[in-house]
Amino acid sequence: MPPPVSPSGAVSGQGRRRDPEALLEAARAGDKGALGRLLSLVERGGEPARQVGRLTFAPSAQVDQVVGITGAPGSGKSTLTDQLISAAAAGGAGVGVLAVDPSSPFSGGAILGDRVRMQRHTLDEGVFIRSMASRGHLGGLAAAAPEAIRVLAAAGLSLVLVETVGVGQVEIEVAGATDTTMVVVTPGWGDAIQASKAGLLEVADVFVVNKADRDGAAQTGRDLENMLDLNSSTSAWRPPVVMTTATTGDGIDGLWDQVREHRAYLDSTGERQRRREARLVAEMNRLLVHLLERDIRALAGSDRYEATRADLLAWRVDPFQAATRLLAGTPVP
Ligand SMILES: Nc1nc2c(ncn2[C@@H]2O[C@H](COP(=O)(O)OP(=O)(O)O)[C@@H](O)[C@H]2O)c(=O)[nH]1
Ligand SMILES: [Mg+2]
Repeated sequence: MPPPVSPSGAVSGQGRRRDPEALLEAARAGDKGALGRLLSLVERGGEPARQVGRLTFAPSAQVDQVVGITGAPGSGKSTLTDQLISAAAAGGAGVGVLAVDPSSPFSGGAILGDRVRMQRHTLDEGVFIRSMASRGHLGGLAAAAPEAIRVLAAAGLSLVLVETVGVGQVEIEVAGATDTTMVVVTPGWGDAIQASKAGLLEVADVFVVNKADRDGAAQTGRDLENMLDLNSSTSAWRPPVVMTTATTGDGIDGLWDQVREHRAYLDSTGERQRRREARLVAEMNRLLVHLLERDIRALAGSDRYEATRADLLAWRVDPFQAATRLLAGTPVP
């Protein structure tokens, strides 16, 4: 059903509030409610999400820098993010924050805590903070996050901070799909080792030893430097190790400088472009897998599937023949 149209031809009322094009226009004008609704559409998936995806996919609509912030729960990511918003906004950047939580809706508590820690900025002009779960999106959060980042870019924000809630595979995937990945650890051997085990050392562009007000921070910094010495990476960028106390803001300026330094490095080496291209192709490949899985699920129960199954059980075709025969016929009639 077409949206209600006023005599002047403009989409009105309910229609305007749901129409992605009108929402995007409002979001560009600074309407945070409209921006939030666009992100909800992306999260829920389906045709409206596809429409938003097409509208916001443009080479001109790209953020200046996407920064991922990852690390164990409680390491101070949200407190750091709050401080980084201040540092970035002071430089005049419009800032978007996505707090990504694969385990939602069951861990509302963590997200609520994040909201509280970042609420200083929720009413600031040019700052948009949003927590995200995957809900209905094909491909889950790993697929929804890049689309959400494009929505923020299309709305005119120039810096996006992506905080992930834990250190699972999805979180690392999301945090690593950024221009600059920040890995947060806290004093004590355990954390640095955990980060290493979780594969975080490989994705880190900047290390943060947060809670530097606690004992052992300097040692943790040295541990990380030692791990970096052992790393065989041939990259010209050696991840800096920055000490911060997020609760007081100590070290934040230095951290922000390193984040911008990394941005300059990416640009000067062409690495920024390479990363963005690799990300787009990875996004396509991930969706391809999901679409194929969807086709395969649709195949089960079809006449062709049942016939092939019967042939298999009668030993007329082997499992490999059966699978290739079915696959050759996708998509399912
Ligand atoms: N002592 C100390 N506590 C901190 C520091 N940064 C964060 N915290 C506290 O650590 C707890 C977890 O912080 P939070 O930002 O929610 O961590 P997240 O789970 O990684 O997002 C909160 O109670 C913070 O106040 C710090 O630099 N020093
Ligand atoms: Mg947090």
